[in-house]
Amino acid sequence: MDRARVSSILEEIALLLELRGENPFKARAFQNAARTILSLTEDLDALVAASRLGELKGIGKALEEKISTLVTTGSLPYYEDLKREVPPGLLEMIKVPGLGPKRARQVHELLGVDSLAALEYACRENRLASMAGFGEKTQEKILKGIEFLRRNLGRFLLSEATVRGRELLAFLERHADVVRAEIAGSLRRRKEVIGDLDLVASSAAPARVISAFTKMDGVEAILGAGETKAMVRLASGLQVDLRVVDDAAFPFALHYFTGSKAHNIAMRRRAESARYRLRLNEYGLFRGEGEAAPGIPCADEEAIFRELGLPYIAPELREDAGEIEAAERGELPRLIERPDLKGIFHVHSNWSDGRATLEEMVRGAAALGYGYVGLSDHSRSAGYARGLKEPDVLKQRSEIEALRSRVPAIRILHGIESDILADGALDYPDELLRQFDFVIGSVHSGFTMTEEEMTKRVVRAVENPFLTILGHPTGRLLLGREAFRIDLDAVIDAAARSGAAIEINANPHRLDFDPLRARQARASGVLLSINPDAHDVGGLSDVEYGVDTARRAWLTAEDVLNARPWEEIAQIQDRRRAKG
Ligand code: DGT
Ligand code: CA
Ligand code: CA
Ligand code: ZN
Repeated sequence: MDRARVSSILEEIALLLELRGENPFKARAFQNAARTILSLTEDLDALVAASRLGELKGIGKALEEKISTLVTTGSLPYYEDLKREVPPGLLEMIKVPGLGPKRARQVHELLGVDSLAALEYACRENRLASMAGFGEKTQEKILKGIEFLRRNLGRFLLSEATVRGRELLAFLERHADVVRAEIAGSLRRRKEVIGDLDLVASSAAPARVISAFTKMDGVEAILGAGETKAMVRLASGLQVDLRVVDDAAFPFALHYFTGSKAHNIAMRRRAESARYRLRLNEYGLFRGEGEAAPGIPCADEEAIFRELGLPYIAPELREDAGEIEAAERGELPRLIERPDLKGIFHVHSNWSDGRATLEEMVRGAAALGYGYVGLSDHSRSAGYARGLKEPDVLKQRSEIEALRSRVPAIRILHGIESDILADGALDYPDELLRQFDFVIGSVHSGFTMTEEEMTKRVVRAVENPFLTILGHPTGRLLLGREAFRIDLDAVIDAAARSGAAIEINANPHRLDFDPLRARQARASGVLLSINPDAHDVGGLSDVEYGVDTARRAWLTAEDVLNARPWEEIAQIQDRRRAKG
């Protein structure tokens, strides 16, 4: 059993314990163990075989036994028993934003509600409003949450789809009958949220490929299988479409199944236009009508675009959002790539809510080849995240100075992720803010303000000359929480006027700013900063997803703050601070 699966079972145990109303510390122990297992750098099987699990932080005797059983036998009686005792609908219910395990247990005990549908019904019948600790507002929030959940059901984060997609692609590429294989669909276009995963392969023996694919480890159900296509469901619920074609048709199938649908339609129209008089579909590019129409051979996607008078258009741009027109004019941007980034900002440590030491984070960033790393723990008002009081800031500064001589391979910057307070002020006096190498300002509380209040608040922060970067500007959590209400046009205008940068938060749960807004910000002359918002060493690699978002926003290296050398950023900042 792989560590992702083990970790998710431990998470689920924690939830089941909470739903049963057991001691919260017990649940927390399972939650911590789940995270430890997920971020393991050593091989889990080897650790279990060597009886060394107990050496890991937070894994005591009892947990060690349970995890070993799970890893070696593939199941755990303790978990199975718990599952039998808790109605399965309750696990569904706690996915509703605004309804934690405690409340789910209450509505279950007091109203007998044991499913999502029953919960919705109870809300509509106004039964939650009169319950102690609930009230009308909470009931309204839960109803909204159910709606949100329904809309997102069966959709997956880019990060999860990426990991699964790469495994599946590797499986296909290993198969002896496969000539070429590629990820297609929204995953290839690197959308933040994925409906289903699409794969395209070429082979002279498609039936053998289909058969092997449907029998693959991790396939939970076969939803459909034919001569050339299959649709399966993985254990996580993620659905996968596979199409297997003749190798000559591969580029056409890949282009078609990459989409987007709107891009496909625009390309087909272009092919049909008087200039070309061709027919483009998933099978080929044809002259004339009918089955016997001669096809124009294209070795790869590049050739298809070339036949239609265009340079190659990157999948991230294929949304019929002006990419074909820009390609026609030779004005496609040179999209940013991960190696263009010279450094990273927004890195947490165990000084606030991170899981690793400053040194581990710094060494992690150096190992990824960055020239600078901007450490930014939470500020004093962030009580929930153990934000730094003023004396802590000074202590942290001297530790960072010591680190600079211990790790000379990378430039270490001392910053802060300052809460943006309710009135838009930053969290420390100017004299202290001035001493940080950079300041990220983020909203972490008071999400329910009116649009007018929130806009005023964030605009004021952005106008502050000590704010370097506006962090996760909308507060959204993908598949989890809607953005707060705010006038982003006004925020972008303010950033353009004041010279503050706006974050593309690369955490796969956020990816905030989204591509459309990032593109708008860039058009207004605002720099974007692609930040990992890492809380452990593994999180530093999330930058990949931020780069995806930046590419979907048409950004080049020039448009990105941290694609610049630190000296240049320091200069921009000095100029702003001098004005303030
Ligand atoms: P998703 O799965 O909702 O995240 O988004 P996609 O883009 O992966 O959509 P999906 O899986 O339904 O289809 C994959 C691609 O196949 C899509 O991007 C474009 C192409 N496609 C699907 N249906 C049509 C269609 O009716 N017309 C055209 N032109 N292309 C289509
Ligand atoms: Ca898809
Ligand atoms: Ca599909
Ligand atoms: Zn934050």
